[in-house]
Parts: sequence; C-alpha cells; structure tokens
Amino acid sequence: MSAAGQGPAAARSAGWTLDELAERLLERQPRALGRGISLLENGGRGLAAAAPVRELIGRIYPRTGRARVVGVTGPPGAGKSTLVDRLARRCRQRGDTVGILAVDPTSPFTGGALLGDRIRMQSLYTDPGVFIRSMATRGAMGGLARASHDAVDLLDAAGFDWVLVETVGVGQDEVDVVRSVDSVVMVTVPGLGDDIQAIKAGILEIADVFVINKADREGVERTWKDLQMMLSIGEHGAWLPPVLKAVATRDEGIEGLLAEVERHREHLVASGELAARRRWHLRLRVETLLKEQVVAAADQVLGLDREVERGFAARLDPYEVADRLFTGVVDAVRECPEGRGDQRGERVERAP
Ligand SMILES: Nc1nc2c(ncn2[C@@H]2O[C@H](COP(=O)(O)OP(=O)(O)O)[C@@H](O)[C@H]2O)c(=O)[nH]1
Ligand SMILES: [Mg+2]
Repeated sequence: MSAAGQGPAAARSAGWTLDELAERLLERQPRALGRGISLLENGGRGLAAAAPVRELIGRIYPRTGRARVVGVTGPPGAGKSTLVDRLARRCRQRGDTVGILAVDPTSPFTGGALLGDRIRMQSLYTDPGVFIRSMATRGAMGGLARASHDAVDLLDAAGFDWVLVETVGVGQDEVDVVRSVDSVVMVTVPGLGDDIQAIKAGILEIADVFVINKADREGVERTWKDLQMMLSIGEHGAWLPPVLKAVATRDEGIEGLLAEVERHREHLVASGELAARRRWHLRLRVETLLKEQVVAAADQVLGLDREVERGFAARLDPYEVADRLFTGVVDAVRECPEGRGDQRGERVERAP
C-alpha cells in the first residue's frame, strides 16, 4: 500500500486523495460513494489500471461482511425495479439503510422506464438513508461482474444494512453479477412458459426465492404450479426455494418477500452456508482477477497480439502460443521480482 496521501490520479482528479475518498466512503457520503463506484467501473483492468481499484478495495475491505446482500434478477419488464423500490421502502420503515445497485440499462433507476415509474421512485433518491447507483453494461466482458462485486463491497463497507442488486437475468455476465450476493430473488411473471425454460438453464440453481410478480394478471396459478413442479424435480439441499406471488405496483406481497429473504438469511447463518457461499464467491473473484493479471502480464512482457500473430503465421496450435506467453510471464517474474511492484517478489527465487 502506498504512503498516505499519495492517491493515484483517478482519485486526485476528484480533489481527494485515495485516503480521503476511502474515509468519506466509510462515512457513507453520497458523493464519495458515487466517485468510488465510478473508479471501480473505469479503472479495473490491466496491471497499471487496476492499481487505484486495488488500493481502494484494500482500504475498505476490512469493513465488509456486515450487510445483507440480496440480488433481484429476472427478465426485462418483470418488475424487478418496482420490487426493489418496494423492498427498499420496507427496509427504511424499519429504520434500516439501503444501498441499491441497478445493473440494468432499462431500469427506471437509470432513467430507462416510463415517466410514472421514475417519478414514483424519486422519493427514494431524496432519502439520505438510501443510495442508488446504476452500473452500465458497457465495457469488456466480465468487467461488469468484477466492478459490481467491488461495488457491493463498497456499499457493504459504507455500512448500509441492506445492499440490493438488481440485474437482468439473461447473459452469463448477469449470472456472474449475482455471484456476489447472499440471497438471490428470481422474479418472473405469469404465463412466461418459455421464460421458465430459460430460467431453468442458468438461474434455477442459484435462485433462493422465487417471486411471481404481476400476480394481478391471468395465469398465476399455472406459473406457480410449473415452478413448484420444476423445483420438486430439481436438486436442492436443505433449503427448498419458496415460490411467492406479488403485485409490486400495489405493494402486495412485499412483506412476505422480505420475510422469506430474512428466513433464507437465517438458514444461511444457521447451516454455516453463509460462510461457505462467501468463501466460494471469494474464490470465483480471485480466479477472475488472477486470469486478468496473467493475461495483462503476458501482454506486458511479450505482447499478446504479437504472439498471436506469430503463432498464426507459423500455424502454431493455441496451446503452444499460450504456453509461450505463460512461460514468458514466469521467466520475467524470476528475473525481475522487484518489477512486480510489491514485496511478494522477494520470495520468488532467482533463476539459477
Ligand atoms: N400489472 C402490473 N404491472 C407491474 C407490476 N410490477 C411492475 N409493473 C409494471 O411493469 C413495468 C416494468 O416494471 P419494472 O420494475 O421496470 O421491471 P424490470 O425491467 O424488471 O425492472 C412497469 O411499467 C411497472 O409499473 C405488477 O405487479 N403488476
Ligand atoms: Mg429494472
């Protein structure tokens, strides 16, 4: 970690050093939260670019682990944002603070929805106990998941009692996003037969609570039965995911949903699965970072494009090209451990 007050340019451009940013974040200052998340979004990839993110996370990470982190996922238009809005209000009524991350370009939180929805949600924006931030789906593959995991850490460290993460349950990137949450709420609507097939493919295994929203529409019972059927044949451990009904726009079913989310949380704690899940999430994040680091290092040492070009021209197989790049990284670390920019290199033995 660098000396105090020596924050990198990204933080300094906001007029604050990294230390000042971290301090204000931990005080839950909205401006600092916004800046912090922008930093995570913009500067995460590569070796040099990752430095500010790494330093920021290093400062705030010791304060994480307290928040109840809930993911709300499902197809576009299912009512996720409306549900998140209602859940947040419930939490506020109990005196709890709420951080909301909308990883969804069509979210009313990000201005993508009907005017009425947006106006209704505006009262949350003016509540100092609520912080709302949308994260863009732009950027490189996998980058969104990393940035959103880091952002959850940030809100957690800032001391929000709840962190609600809204995400569209479609692509792998979105599935990865919910791998930072303790409980996954899967939202569906009546009559989406094909949709349930899609759910089956990816999200079913990771959903802890199902909500059939828009229960004011026809076909609720049918969808309810379909889901129950799927769950009865599916694999699940000690926790059988409940299937609830809600009409988010009328605030119906929200208390029940919150109760099930809390019951799930209690189950996670009592069974020891909360720790197991968090350990698993840490593993996935470490793996992702490690891959990024190795790729970035290979690019720095030998040049990824150059080696691929060379391999292509010489008709080398992909294993050969990858081996050469990897060996290049290993050799570079052996020859110049100080070049890694930290003390860990000292333990790397020099090549004979
Ligand atoms: N009829 C009905 N409409 C709803 C319900 N919940 C949300 N909606 C509407 O469905 C639309 C999409 O909701 P939104 O929360 O933006 O869905 P998201 O894309 O999943 O976040 C909005 O116009 C909501 O007002 C519900 O329970 N019943
Ligand atoms: Mg939405």
